[in-house]
Amino acid sequence: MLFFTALLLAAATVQAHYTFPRLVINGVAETKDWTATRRTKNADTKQGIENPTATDIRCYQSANAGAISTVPAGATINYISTQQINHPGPTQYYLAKVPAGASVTSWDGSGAVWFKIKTTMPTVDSNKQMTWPGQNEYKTVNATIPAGTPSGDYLLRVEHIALHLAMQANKAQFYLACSQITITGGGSGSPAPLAAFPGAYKSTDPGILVNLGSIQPSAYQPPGPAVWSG
Ligand SMILES: [Cu+2]
Repeated sequence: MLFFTALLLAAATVQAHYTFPRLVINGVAETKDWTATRRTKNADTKQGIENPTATDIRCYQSANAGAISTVPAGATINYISTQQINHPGPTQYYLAKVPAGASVTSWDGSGAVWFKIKTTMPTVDSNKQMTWPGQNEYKTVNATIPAGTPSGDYLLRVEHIALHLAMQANKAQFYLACSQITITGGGSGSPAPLAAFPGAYKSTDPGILVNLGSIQPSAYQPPGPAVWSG
């Protein structure tokens, strides 16, 4: 099936890249960019990452953040996007618990510590076009911090993977950021499976090297571990 080939071609010519500088918690956005969210290397250029095995795939950060945001377990979160998220592709969220003895304001998030709490799948609209949750919005899709997530300090990682050029190797574009958060009122869950960044993704993963024009929406395979929903 050939979905939305014309749309793909149109989107490929648009230079619309984006960053996620403000975390939104239960509908309330941070009042300034890069407050509890670590400033990313593309804060000015807005360029995505094309190599999913580079260290930058973890947080793409140029600096740690000064603040820590409090997020109740069960809260709804999303991010403000600096530009319209016009490219097709999934949005995913991950959490990593800060190890004992480390600080959320300086920990680098290395190791097999990340668990996924949200992914998105495409659907077909009334015009038989493949569409993605959150596509063309100026904010990322909502996710819920699982109620069973243990209380404590975490890095929260948001990512949108732009797949409009992903039929070529190393042409998927990763837009992401990490926020420093404290989860309160959490549960006693055991988040799993855990993955490392880099490590969770390969350039040849079927959700990264993919021609969206030649797959059924339901056949898309988001990269990375399964979602832990608490
Ligand atoms: Cu773009």
